[in-house]
Amino acid sequence: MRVIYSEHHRLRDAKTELYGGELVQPFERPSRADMVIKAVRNFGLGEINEPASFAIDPVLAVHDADFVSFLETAWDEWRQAGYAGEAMATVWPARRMQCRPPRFIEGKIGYYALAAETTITEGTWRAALASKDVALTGARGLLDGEGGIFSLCRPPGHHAARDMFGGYCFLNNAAIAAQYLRDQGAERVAILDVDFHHGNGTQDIFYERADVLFCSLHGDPEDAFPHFLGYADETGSGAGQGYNRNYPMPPGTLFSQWQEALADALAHIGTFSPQYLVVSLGVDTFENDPISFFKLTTPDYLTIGEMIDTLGIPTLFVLEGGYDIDEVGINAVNVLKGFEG
Ligand code: SP5
Ligand code: ZN
Repeated sequence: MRVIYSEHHRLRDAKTELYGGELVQPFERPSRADMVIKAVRNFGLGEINEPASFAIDPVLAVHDADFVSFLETAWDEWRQAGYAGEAMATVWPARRMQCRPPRFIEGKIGYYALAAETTITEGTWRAALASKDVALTGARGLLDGEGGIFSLCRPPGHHAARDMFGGYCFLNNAAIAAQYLRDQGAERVAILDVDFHHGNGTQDIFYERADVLFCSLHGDPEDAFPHFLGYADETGSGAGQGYNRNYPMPPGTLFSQWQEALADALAHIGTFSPQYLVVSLGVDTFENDPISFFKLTTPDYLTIGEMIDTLGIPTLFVLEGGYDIDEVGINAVNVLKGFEG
């Protein structure tokens, strides 16, 4: 399986994450991608290619133009405001307040943020652009007839909505790739999100559409980030009714239960019969993940890949979360190994 990877991910190197009331070293850090590419090389998964450069159009096909402009200039505006730290939201348009972006960066960042943990830093925008190029280059490979590709995206994307960043995500790589596949002629695309967290951004982008099916397995939002989306009763709206499926699961969930949810999601995807499948591949479902509460083990990831492969659909794997630095590489590569059989 071909692997798409860019060193530009290093430009996203935040020093701070707001966690438990403290500013800590971010869980989403450059060494994650180092460990994944190392595991790819050790296993000999396949050729590693640099991404092509894409125009901004495929980004604007899923994200609002004002949001994209905000991301582009946020760091400069923050610095011009004279702040010493990284750009971070501290105020939101909460209930019964005006939901419109104000002029000053401190208000603007709150308008576009869905959480405070994720800062914007000097290289963030360039890294996010490179990450979506990694996803789009993978999508291009599927269109050219490849059966499986791994887009080693960093920063991740699935929390980024049409007009919101957060959860370590800025541009929704998986959604951008799925929309690109549609725009290049695919009639139906499915997105399977196996990251521990609900893919709220991806759900948001395709919620009213019947051409992109979204299925997400994740920690119950009662107990887990992003807390305000990801319930089982979110099934799509309008034309999209029935084309969104959530599988929230409780703390301590073992692979035996998780696997049943996966089997159900895969059966549903099979019935939908998409031309392409995009997998939001997070491995923060791992038993030792520092911020999550599922109990999957390293060999379980082989089984996940094998199960996805039974669909027989050309598949783009897009890296999302996974924060046990020592195991993130082997766990992610195990899924791809399992898929390749
Ligand atoms: C892409 C991705 O995996 N993003 C995850 C973002 C999670 N950010 C919020 C983390 C809050 C963690 N609370 C954990 C409680 C553990 N005791
Ligand atoms: Zn996650």
